[in-house]
Amino acid sequence: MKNFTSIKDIFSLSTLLEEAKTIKKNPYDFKSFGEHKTLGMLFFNPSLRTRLSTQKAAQNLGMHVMVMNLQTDGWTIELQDGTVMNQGSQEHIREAVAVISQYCDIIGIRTFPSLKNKEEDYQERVLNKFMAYASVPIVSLESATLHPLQSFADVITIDEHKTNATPKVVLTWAPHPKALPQAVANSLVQWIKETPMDLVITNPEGFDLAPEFTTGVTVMHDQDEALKGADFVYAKNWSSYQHYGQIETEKNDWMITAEKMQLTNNGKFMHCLPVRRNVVVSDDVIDSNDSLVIAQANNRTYAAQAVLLNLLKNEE
Ligand code: SN0
Repeated sequence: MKNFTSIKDIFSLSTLLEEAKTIKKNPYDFKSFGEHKTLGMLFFNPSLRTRLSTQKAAQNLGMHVMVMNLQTDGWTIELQDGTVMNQGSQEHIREAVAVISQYCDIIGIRTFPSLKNKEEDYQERVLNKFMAYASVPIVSLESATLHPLQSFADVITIDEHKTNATPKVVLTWAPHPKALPQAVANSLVQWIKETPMDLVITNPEGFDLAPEFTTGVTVMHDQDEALKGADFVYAKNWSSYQHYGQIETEKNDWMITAEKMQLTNNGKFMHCLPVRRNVVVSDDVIDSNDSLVIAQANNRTYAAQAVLLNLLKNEE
């Protein structure tokens, strides 16, 4: 593995899944691989789980970790080439990333979409510039359109809790007061498609995800119908892809409640977190024994550790 920015970077999901399970059993067995190696993690946006779980993963591998919040702690970075930099931006991404590559053996980077310019967001402009100017591997800590470390942890979690080989996984849009990325949803679809699981997406009209992800997947606009027989209910809000960045505030009845979970096959509830309680999901569902949200967060460590181990092995 040279970089990790989407499922396309991995060799085999079943192999990576086995590696993560092995690591979870004995997290300190691979400590020699990261000796004298440094992971740098750069955030353009807030993070709790990604930051802590990836730091923990790197430490379990014997790595050193440096973390920087670029928005608050760094110079303002210029992304455009050829700009006369006599305004607000102070440092060009070309030098910034080349310099960070001198200090780090792997660079993790979190970027967010503008949710205003679809083409720019879906071209992954910032992430691609990091890949272009870095001389070390790049790990996505969530990009404008994908969140592969989250999806890998989600696949591990489903694998641990499934009761048959082809569980029905329902990805459902949920209400939210703010415009959020499609990244978690896009990425989950990409990863589940690589498994034998039965995936159904349900969202209101106007909130279909990008066809590059949903081709071949059942998309339903009736949430109750979609939830019938679900083994896993993955709730997530996303803003519109079609009417790019627009939000829907009239569909509060899409919140996942105990009544809706009754439609499922004793379904388990999933969400990547952070979650708006009693907007996306009711307290009784997230606090029930059928909620997997903490198990998902726990698996973030082993997902990140399997990915970092592969990148370290490739460096040798
Ligand atoms: C992010 C998202 O992509 O939707 C991170 C998920 C891992 N979520 C948020 O930004 C939630 C912010 C909010 O206002 O609730």
